[in-house]
Amino acid sequence: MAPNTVDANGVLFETDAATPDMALPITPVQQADNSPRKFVWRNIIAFAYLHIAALYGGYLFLFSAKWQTDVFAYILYVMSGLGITAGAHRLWAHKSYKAKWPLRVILVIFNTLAFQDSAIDWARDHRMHHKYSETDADPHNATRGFFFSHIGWLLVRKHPELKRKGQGLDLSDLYADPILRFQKKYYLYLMPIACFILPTVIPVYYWGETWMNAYFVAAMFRYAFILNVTWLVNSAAHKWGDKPYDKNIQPSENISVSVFALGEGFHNYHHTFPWDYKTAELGNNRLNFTTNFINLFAKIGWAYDLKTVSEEIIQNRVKRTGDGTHHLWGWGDKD
Ligand code: ST9
Ligand code: ZN
Ligand code: ZN
Repeated sequence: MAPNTVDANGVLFETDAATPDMALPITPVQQADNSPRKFVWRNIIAFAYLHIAALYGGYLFLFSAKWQTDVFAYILYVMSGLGITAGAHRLWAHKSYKAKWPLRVILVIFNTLAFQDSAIDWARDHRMHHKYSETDADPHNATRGFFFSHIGWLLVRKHPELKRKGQGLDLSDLYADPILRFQKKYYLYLMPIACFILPTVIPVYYWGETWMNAYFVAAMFRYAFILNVTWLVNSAAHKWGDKPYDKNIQPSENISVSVFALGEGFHNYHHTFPWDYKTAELGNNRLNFTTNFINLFAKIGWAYDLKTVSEEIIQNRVKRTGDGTHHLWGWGDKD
């Protein structure tokens, strides 16, 4: 397929990254600087509390909460998950598709519910992660080990190299969106309402749940669960799995992570072709709920200019840098 063509479904095939900055790591893999960083005790205490509360919430989820509360927590997990996958990740960090304002409003609400900081800050760190992958300028540099890339990076001050190199990042597209500017400006008010207060009040008010069950299940357990699923993309999917597209990088195809992360575990593909809105070679029926969500909105025109990669380019890349496992993935049949 010729470069930059649009197929019958309105999907744009590009030969180059939407944001060229993110196409390839600029710096080759280097020895991680493991020198001690300054601990951030506020975060250490908050995350310790969250995880203990979430364990208790998991117990209540199984043995005490009303079924409506469990279903509600699951729905919140999917909504906040989409706020990260379809919103912060595929739309705002990677610009892999465009969205009309009503969809951007839905996504920013979902994103606030997820409490992973404002979408602008999330996208800033994520652009660094792709541009300087596995170096000191990568916020969750996986060469520093599983713990650091999972949660440790949120417990210490960032590496000076990240702050220095980060100055050169272009975020003008993000600041141009008034919806994102609004979220960032009022984040400290919007986030507690969306992530903690409403999820606690709604079960009590609408189906007579106890305050304890509502708070520990729909707020604490659900929030900690989705955080850990997200972090697994940085830790597990940078460590375990096949590398059908590029064997020279750490990100890997990790099915288990994909199941929980709404289709975001095909991480070898994603780091090789970061501008593909599917974050995987094929999407629809292949453990990729987020792709289905975007496709649904593409049908009504709220999502458009979906970018992907032609089969020819993928095949050439597989032959050139793959680890030989591509055929094992059964990617042969289009879905
Ligand atoms: C959370 C985020 O959990 C998780 C993100 C995971 C990403 C996953 C990606 C995987 C792919 C997608 C898959 C999704 C799957 C989802 C599945 C769903 C089912 N560039 O940050 P500060 C500069 S959040 C440029 O304070 P410190 C800048 O000047 C959890 N410059 O650094 C900045 O000032 P300003 C809840 C940068 O002081 C200044 O440095 N949130 C960059 O070292 C200071 O920045 C929390 O727990 C950059 N990238 O503190 C809070 N970064 O901002 C966590 C910084 O004014 N964060 N600068 O421009 C913190 O508390 C702090 O950031 C810190 C570092 C302690 C970690
Ligand atoms: Zn990654
Ligand atoms: Zn990405």
